[in-house]
Amino acid sequence: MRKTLALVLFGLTVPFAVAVPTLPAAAQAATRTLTFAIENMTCALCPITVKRAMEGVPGVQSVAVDFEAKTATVTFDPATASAEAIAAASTNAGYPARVQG
Ligand SMILES: [Cu+2]
Repeated sequence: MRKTLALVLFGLTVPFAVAVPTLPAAAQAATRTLTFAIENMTCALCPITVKRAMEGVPGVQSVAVDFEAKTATVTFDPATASAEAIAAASTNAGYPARVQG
């Protein structure tokens, strides 16, 4: 009887052990996406500079710059990066950025 119970418990435990690797999915859900208004983008190369500057901030996962709209949409880990640090990186590269209201 005890052996059966142990087997049942083992059988119940395995799915939980297998489920553990899904934890990074929860971490991904903790990302934050913000759109920044970018100044001084005057030619088609400017967005590349803005993108590289923002991607250089630790914790930034993706940057999509819209040259026409003069915006950059940034996805980042809020535990590592901050809106201030991302805006500062662009500003320091010559393209003042602020979170779009
Ligand atoms: Cu340019």
